[in-house]
Amino acid sequence: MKNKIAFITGVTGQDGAYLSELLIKKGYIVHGLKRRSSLLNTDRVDHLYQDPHIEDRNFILHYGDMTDSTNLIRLIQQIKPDEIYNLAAMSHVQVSFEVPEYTANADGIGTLRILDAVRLLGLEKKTRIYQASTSELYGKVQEVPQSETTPFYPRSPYAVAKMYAYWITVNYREAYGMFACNGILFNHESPVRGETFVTRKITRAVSKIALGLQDKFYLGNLDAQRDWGHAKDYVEMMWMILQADEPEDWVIATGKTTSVRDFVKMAFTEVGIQLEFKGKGENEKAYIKKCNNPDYQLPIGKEVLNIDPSYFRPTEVDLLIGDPSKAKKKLGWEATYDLPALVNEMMQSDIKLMEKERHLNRGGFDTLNYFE
Ligand code: NDP
Ligand code: GDR
Repeated sequence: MKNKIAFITGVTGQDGAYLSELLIKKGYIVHGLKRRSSLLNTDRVDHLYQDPHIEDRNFILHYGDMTDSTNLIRLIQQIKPDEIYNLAAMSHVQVSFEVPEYTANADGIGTLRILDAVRLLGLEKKTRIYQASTSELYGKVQEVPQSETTPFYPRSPYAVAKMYAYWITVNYREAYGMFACNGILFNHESPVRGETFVTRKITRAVSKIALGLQDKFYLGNLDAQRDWGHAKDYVEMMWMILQADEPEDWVIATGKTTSVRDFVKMAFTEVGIQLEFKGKGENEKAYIKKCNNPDYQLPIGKEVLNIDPSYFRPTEVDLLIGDPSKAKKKLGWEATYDLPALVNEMMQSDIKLMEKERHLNRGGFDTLNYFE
């Protein structure tokens, strides 16, 4: 049987890495789109790298950008993929307020570029397309839990760009009979989550504090509630969406929600530390209440968390909780990780990483100053 061919945009991101692993295990040949950058940006997929001189490679990277139509057309023409997973995006909600036009171009029009390339090349009946839609589309709470029929109310340039991408995907499906689907994914995390998303920011900071590498850290809105799952579970569902009998749109979530504050508490619990929160709003602070782990000698009463209002967003999404019942009923998908298991995996990984950093520091390898 011929291997299926997949083209993943955003292959160097969190989901791109997990999806590449999954598809290679399933026997696919995976082509990925990576951006040129002045430093290497392929950390998450380096373990899949194959020397270009090897014949019959099953993991091939191509330079490109979601803002470059001719590049995307040429690559899709060359690859002729059975499946495209459009994961590339400027994916940080807060940053999208700083770079709104670029976000619209990459996340919104970028999706159109992919869909139209497939149409232009006459691949409408061959190539199935997965669009990385998001729970951010729900934005200002209209209904809980949020399902495929909940109205959208986007609250950031990122979400507005993704709303265009959502509807252009639906439109190309209806207009040209393409197998194009939206996965409306709620937040999903992992040990390789980008360091500036709140979960990873927390697990890294807690690990550093526990190991004495950092004093305290700063967050924004602790009241925000998110439905957090594991990226590994969610990429499985991306694949299932493209294997379904009909092209449809799907909510992928755990069905449970947790506040940022509770996530912080859970991360500290992983290293045997209990916190006490005092104050309100911008003045809220967290202190160490108990430390049950002899490995981490932190004084009771130590201040470990402050609020920095610069992390507050001009418009916030207060509460996300998804209803994944359609995915369960029609595709048999269910999250295998619950939040404690996710936090545990992220903390274990970051503790290991920070132990390495501490080891290097102690060995005198803490400053690599090229310019001295
Ligand atoms: P990441 O931010 O980890 O990865 C984004 C990827 O897109 C990276 O490979 C990045 O490249 C690439 N990229 C960004 N801009 C461009 C561009 N202009 N041209 C080409 N590539 C570009 O995101 P995730 O893996 O977490 O998310 C994957 C997708 O799913 C995104 O579209 C995101 O918006 C969406 N999503 C994510 C959710 C989540 O909770 N993780 C939930 C719902 C939707 P580089 O490595 O060079 O930066
Ligand atoms: P989100 O994820 O905006 O939901 O988008 P993020 O982790 O950035 O924020 C979640 C919530 O935490 C609050 N918060 C902070 N967030 C960050 N990043 N840094 C902080 O210091 C901080 N303090 C509090 C935020 O205000 C927010 O309410 C993610 C991305 O992956 C999107 O691409 C994806 O579409 C959605 O999830 C679903």
